[in-house]
Amino acid sequence: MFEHWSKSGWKSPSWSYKDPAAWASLPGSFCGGDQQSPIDIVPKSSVTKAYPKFTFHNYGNFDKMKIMNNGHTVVYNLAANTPADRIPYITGGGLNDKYQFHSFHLHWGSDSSKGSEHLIKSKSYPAELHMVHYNTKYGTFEDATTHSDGLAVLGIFIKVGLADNEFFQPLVDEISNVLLNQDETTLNRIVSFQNLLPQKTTSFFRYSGSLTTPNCNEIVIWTVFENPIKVSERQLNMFRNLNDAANQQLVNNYRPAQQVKGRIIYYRRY
Ligand code: SG4
Ligand code: ZN
Repeated sequence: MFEHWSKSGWKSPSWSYKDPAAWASLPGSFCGGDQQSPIDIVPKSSVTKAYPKFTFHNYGNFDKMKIMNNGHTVVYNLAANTPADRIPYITGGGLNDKYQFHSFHLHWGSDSSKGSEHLIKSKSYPAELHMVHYNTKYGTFEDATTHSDGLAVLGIFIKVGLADNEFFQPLVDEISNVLLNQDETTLNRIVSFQNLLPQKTTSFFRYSGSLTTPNCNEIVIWTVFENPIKVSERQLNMFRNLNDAANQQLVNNYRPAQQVKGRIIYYRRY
């Protein structure tokens, strides 16, 4: 990503959520393309399809992760010493290949009336968790990002409930150590991948789209689970304390819905 230093010394980003319409004019950008994400999902305009179920492999407990504020969100990575045979991956769900876990991150609003990237019938959720996986047939994440079936991202809607979500709390615990752009730390908490998924993963929407940040490469097979997970307002507020790349409050880091442009949105409705 292009970044430069302003006169005041702050590293100012080449893009921000203040003006997503401008992303299409960035050098090397695909943000003005015909298969962009996110979208507003209209279940009754979607096409029901009998996909097989997903299988989530190694979606167990990790006692260490790396967490980083990249100025646009917080990114969670596996610890560098994670043994190869323990790395999570997904198969099934209508994916033709094995997709290995790369990282996850979130998008959220300044208040809970907005925040998700995908919409259902024009309705926002307060936040959306993205589990990013890459197609292992391309060898590396970088190589995968040059192919239209390179990434499989799982989108998980987050709604607000009264109780803290104990499985989400580990993601919140170290937030105060990455308040500023480029801050990173080790998360010494047990993170259960399985328990970040909605209880029911059999109902989901599927379509071909893009990364939701520049350069908006059209390389993502999107899965958006119909059922949300629940976290408390208090837990979401922790994310709202972060600062972004311009040293402003990091909130509303969602891209507005993009045009569907003739794409078919499939729906596994079980
Ligand atoms: C966020 O900016 C993440 O920080 C990026 O993660 C991510 O890019 C980007 O969003 C786009 O991902 O699922 N929203 S999205 O389409 O995961 C990738 C990192 O830079 C490639 C690690
Ligand atoms: Zn995302």
